[in-house]
Amino acid sequence: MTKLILAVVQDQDSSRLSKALVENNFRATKLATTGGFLKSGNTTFMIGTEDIRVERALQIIKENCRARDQLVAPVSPMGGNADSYVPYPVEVEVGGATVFVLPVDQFLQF
Ligand code: 2BA
Repeated sequence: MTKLILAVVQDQDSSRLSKALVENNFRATKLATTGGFLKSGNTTFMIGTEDIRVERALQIIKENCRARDQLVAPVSPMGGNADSYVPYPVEVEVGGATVFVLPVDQFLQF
């Protein structure tokens, strides 16, 4: 186990991705997470794997996660600066997936 892939994906893609990872013999842990900007739920996958399988894992993530537009509801600036207040919903593109690939110093199972 030489790399840890952290992939933040949208909840709508998580079961499909989970299934595809298992079918391709990857081990993964799913964490229920919350995006800092939208403050809504997303899913973070922790995937421990060997160097030579990283590209395959990234390909599976790419194939199973897609970008979507999401509306950000306006939040009133409680006591803040009214000049920066946008009174209408703004659309942002979320995803497909935000991925980090980290080196693993040690992999232990007790
Ligand atoms: P959120 O933080 O909820 O961000 C959702 C989407 O909102 C982002 O999509 C982006 O399109 C937009 N957004 C985020 N911060 C923004 C800002 N300061 N100004 C304008 N628009 C902004 P993605 O970039 O596809 O990110 C999807 C999710 O991936 C994020 O959800 C967050 O949970 C995670 N993520 C993205 N970049 C990250 C990073 N550098 N570190 C850790 N997590 C990250």
